[in-house]
Amino acid sequence: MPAGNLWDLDYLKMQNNTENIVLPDNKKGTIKEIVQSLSKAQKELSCKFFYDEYGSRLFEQISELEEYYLTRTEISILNNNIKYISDAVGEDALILELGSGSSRKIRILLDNFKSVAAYIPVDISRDFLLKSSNQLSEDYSNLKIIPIVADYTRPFTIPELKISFSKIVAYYPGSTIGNFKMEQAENFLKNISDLCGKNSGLLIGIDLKKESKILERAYNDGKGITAKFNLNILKNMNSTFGTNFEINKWKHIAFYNEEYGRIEMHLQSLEEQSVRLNGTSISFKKDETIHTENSYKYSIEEFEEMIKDFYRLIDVWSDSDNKFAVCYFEAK
Ligand code: AVI
Repeated sequence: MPAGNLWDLDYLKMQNNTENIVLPDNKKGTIKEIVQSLSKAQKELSCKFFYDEYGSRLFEQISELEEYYLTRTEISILNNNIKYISDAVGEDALILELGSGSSRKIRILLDNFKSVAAYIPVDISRDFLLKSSNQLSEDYSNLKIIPIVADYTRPFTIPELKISFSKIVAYYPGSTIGNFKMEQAENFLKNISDLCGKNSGLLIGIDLKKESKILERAYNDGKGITAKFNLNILKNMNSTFGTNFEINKWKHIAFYNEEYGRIEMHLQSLEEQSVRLNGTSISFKKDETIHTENSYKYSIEEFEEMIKDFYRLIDVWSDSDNKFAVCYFEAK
């Protein structure tokens, strides 16, 4: 049962609102998409396949690693600058968190903002979303919480709300924007600015460009958790799509691609082998790789330039080493 401040009406709406609920992907269509990705000259798999339940748990572990500075740096930026962030966002905003996951960082905002009209967490994982929304509603009994189950990278709608608010502020922490190719990132943020309207805000976490040594360390940790996370994509392929990847025949690789300004993660085939997928056999040469993830790193100027047609930069907060930035933009 939802707690009292999880809006019952909206909760019910969420259950029935097929517009927003993402039905499990059409498996056949997805298999076709995977065959196409694995037939390219540079074979690839979408990073969305990392996040089954085990993969999500591995990502939580990554965020605690000493080498993976991103999460703790972003949290300390939020803690150190929360008064200014609160002033920039203003009172009575409706906060729309994209890919809310465990809703951890939002607590820093909720604990410090003078007033929030409502909180709308959007996440693809219904169980995860309901669990964290229920937990949040117990801890913040006066907060209106309107969870939306949706793949936020595709068009979705915000239910009509009978509450007054000053503006909608999209919250997108974690530098997850870096996992989109630049053109996709631009399109995605344009869609978000259209969805949230003219007067809206965007509070976003961005991993900044830096020495490649620091970046490569963050994606090649000593405990091998990132390697497990990367290899788990093959396990997920086997259990969800019936492939027969032999996990021990693959190796995790992550490096900084200076030309594109991104960390690339790949899985490298340790020998010549072939894998079955829906009646098709896909062969791999020894040392050939499957590209599994991009993680773009930006300078503030590059990021500002990318979205300048629809967002204006209002303020930036960073750490003393300029590793990470939390930026506040207003829709144009
Ligand atoms: C979710 N995303 C921001 C992470 C990143 O850093 O690009 C995913 C990740 N991949 C390897 N480690 C963490």
